[in-house]
Amino acid sequence: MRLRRFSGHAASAVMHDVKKALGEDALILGTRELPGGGIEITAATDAEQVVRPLPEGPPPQAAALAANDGRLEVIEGMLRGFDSQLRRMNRGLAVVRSTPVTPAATENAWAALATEARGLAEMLTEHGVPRPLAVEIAKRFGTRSAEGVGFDDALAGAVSDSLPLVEGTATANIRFLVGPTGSGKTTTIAKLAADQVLSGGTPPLLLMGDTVRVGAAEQLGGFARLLDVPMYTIDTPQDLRARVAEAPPGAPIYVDTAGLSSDSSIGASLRDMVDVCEGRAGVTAVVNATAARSSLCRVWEQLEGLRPDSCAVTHMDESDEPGIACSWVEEVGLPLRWLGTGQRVPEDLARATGASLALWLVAA
Ligand SMILES: Nc1nc2c(ncn2[C@@H]2O[C@H](COP(=O)(O)OP(=O)(O)OP(=O)(O)O)[C@@H](O)[C@H]2O)c(=O)[nH]1
Ligand SMILES: [Mg+2]
Repeated sequence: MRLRRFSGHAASAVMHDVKKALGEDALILGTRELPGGGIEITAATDAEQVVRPLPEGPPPQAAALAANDGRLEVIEGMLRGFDSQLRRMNRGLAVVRSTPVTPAATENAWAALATEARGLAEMLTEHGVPRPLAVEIAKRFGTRSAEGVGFDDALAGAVSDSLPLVEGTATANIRFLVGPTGSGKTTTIAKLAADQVLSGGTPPLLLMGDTVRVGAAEQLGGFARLLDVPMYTIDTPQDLRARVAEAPPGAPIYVDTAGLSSDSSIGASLRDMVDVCEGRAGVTAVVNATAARSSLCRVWEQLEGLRPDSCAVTHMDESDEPGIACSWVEEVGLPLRWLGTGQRVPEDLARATGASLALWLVAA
């Protein structure tokens, strides 16, 4: 079995090393605290290596296959079953990964915090940040404070070191916004498009891929008219390809999508739309900061298949515990790109930075 061990001070940094070395599909087999501090993660490079070995002799499903009966789809189905089983295992282990330190170690670290850092950790937990992450942020804050850095900068630095953030501007000129119903996809697109128009950039092209909800196209069309930018409805991947081909060079293209729900066919058709862009598209997951952790974990089952490269957390202004969504992005390893901070277009959209997040994670 090709096992590898990675160690370091922070779980998020060690996971980054794991993914860098072994790829996104690396299986996490174990985590443990190191005696001198820090954490060690054991990961496997090859998913097949951790599947239970097949029993001697042909499995019953295989025995049912005649030599030349052409039912490859049966085998394909079995492999898909293995694949989703492995994904479930990986998700379960991701939860372990998010709390790599034992509760006792967290409590010890909590007790060891200096007064100001402990006060900060308390504020963070009141805003939904889980205790292990609150301790991590507070420790980093304490180190900076001890070096003479002021409160705001020390906090911003500690937050940006502890949460995954998108650095720089987006490179893909086609951007899909995907997420659960009502999470703020259309409003976020309107904010991005308005910002682009007001800053004098190349006018964006808006595409509406939601052919499910009545009024979806009218909503985006209303924003497009106000901004005087083109908006088209796309029914199929071929429509999307044609609209992209006609777009003026350099125009950002925002693709609005139907809300992900229990109907998994929406996710599947979205995947087809993303695929037709052949690597030119980026996908941003849009989630609501008032959502419960359980809803975020459930929607990740569908979001994950769309391979998002970033996340926008909206409704920050309405959430008492924005730390829940912000720590969830850390848990699933999705870099934060934008924060939705109200309904106003375009004012209420902020780039996710240590400073902008800190405002909401310790807000009164
Ligand atoms: N307070 C607040 N409201 C927001 C924010 N973002 C969006 N909204 C509001 O949330 C509601 C839903 O937003 P939409 O943009 O329509 O959400 P959606 O994801 O496109 O919804 P569906 O297309 O139905 O899946 C609207 O009333 C928005 O004005 C935010 O950051 N803060
Ligand atoms: Mg919408």
